[in-house]
Amino acid sequence: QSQFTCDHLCNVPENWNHVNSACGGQKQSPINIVTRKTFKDDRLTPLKFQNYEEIFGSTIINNGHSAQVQIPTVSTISRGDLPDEYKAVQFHLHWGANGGPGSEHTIDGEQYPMELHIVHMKKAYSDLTTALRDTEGVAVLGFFYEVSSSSNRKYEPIISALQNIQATNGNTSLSPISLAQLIPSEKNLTAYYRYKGSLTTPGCTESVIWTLFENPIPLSIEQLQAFSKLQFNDGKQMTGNFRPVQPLNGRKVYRSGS
Ligand code: SG4
Ligand code: ZN
Repeated sequence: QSQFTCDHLCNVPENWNHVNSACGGQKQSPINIVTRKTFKDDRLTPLKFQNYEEIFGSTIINNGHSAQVQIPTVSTISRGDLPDEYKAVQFHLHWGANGGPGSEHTIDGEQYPMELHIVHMKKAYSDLTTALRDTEGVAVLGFFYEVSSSSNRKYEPIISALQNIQATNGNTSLSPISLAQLIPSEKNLTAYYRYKGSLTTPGCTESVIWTLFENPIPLSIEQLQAFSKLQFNDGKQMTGNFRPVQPLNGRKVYRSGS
């Protein structure tokens, strides 16, 4: 920690280690996944998704870093070598400029246009702050997007809400959705990568079990471009709200079976 504040430095990821020393740690996220260097692990069985189908209403907020939605349902993930059952807390996204490269993780150097993060914590914890004190307290599921020629109707509640949250701290109600409708169907979620890392924003806490799914979610270019309407707190266009990839520092990245 130091005299510097996030206001000065958080727009420049290279300076984050002056805000939180953890951001200069050895197990940081995101990373580039080099698929030929991943280790196949038979313990990485399909995840068990519980109550991902439940439809809920919520608020979508521009928190100055992303568009974020708090999850009111008790929706959990387990199995797939996770050490516990984890409850979904919130989801948010990272994107590029007008549908250009914008994911945080990259696969063999490829940066996708957007990445969805569904943030979970061990079921026994009541808040993320507590969960982050446990080195396995948080599990984030990451999903990539690809440009598709047709628009994805399941994303309409989110896309149409974006025009109402252009300014930082803007929030609006989100038409009812389920987590299941935002991600590929379960049979297309058996291929994934797993490694141990951190939050991708300050404090950069190294308490995250990352799962990145191989199959991307299709969105039309117009749907992807809609995210670029948001603004950072300085009024600039919110584009490129991703952290650059961080060194692996000898960590192993695993991939699910077959
Ligand atoms: C985004 O800035 C979210 O809006 C943050 O959520 C989130 O922090 C942060 O990213 C880091 O999460 O999955 N990318 S990430 O590693 O979830 C947390 C809030 O600010 C703690 C609540
Ligand atoms: Zn994120």
